[in-house]
Amino acid sequence: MDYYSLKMRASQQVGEGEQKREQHISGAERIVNRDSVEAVCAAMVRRAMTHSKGDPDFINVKIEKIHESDIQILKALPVTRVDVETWQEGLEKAFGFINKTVSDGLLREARNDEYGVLIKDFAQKLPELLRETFPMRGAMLYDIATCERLEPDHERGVRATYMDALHSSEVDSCKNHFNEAIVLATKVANAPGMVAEFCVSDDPNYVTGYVASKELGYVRIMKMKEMGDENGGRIFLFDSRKASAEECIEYLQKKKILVDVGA
Ligand code: WAQ
Ligand code: MG
Repeated sequence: MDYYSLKMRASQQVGEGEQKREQHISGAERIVNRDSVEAVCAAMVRRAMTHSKGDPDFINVKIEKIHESDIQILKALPVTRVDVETWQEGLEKAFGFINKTVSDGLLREARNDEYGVLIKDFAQKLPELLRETFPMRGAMLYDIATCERLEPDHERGVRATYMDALHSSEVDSCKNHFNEAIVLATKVANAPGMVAEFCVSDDPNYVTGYVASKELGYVRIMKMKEMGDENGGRIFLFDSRKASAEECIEYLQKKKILVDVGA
């Protein structure tokens, strides 16, 4: 069977004169069978035109045929949830999971004790790294072995694309944060050299975030920011001793993935 990749992005012009720029409003992507292309496309356009971030004046929809033999099927990461009283507690827990995973990753490949310092530095830097992602449209790709950012374009970041849930030809004009996130997180966790992912939504009314890795699975943290806060972002934590940045980015941006979410 042939499949089709559908991608939508919508933006709005903001500012005056010199300050004029395109602000991202909404994006979505699917991999569906031929019969669903039209309906899913219409649903994407509706989603762009009813987004809480504003009324778009530019919408781009791209439709590409892809061959079944180019698609890899992955089993969804197992999901757990962490309930917290406050967003501050949630954020601390999320940092804790990430620090533990990064430190395990660094130690596993360690040849001497130099990593003790790296681990401490990383834990101190993590909140600042998160802040740096706020204006980005994609994710930060951070190398835990060299403490360097590896995105070719720091302002944009890297975007994981060409992924969807298996057998999902469902038409859905309203964003389901969890369904989309489990698909993205599963693809990302399977990328060469990937250690962990950290995610906070940039949607002002969506406060649940997650941390994920092959070992952690997908850990939902029910509150990670204040309601109304439109600052969010993603960090992909990567280990350059395990793979090259090029092969990781190639996988994130090009490999076609369908995620078996059970159900
Ligand atoms: N690839 C890389 N980075 C991305 C991508 C992508 N395909 N899509 C979004 N980002 C970055 C971008 O910088 C956004 O600002 C940030 O991630 C957050 O994206 O279990 O809604 O789409 O209920 O706002 C988590 C669900 C929802 C938790 C996350 O993210 C749960 C969400 P958003
Ligand atoms: Mg968003």
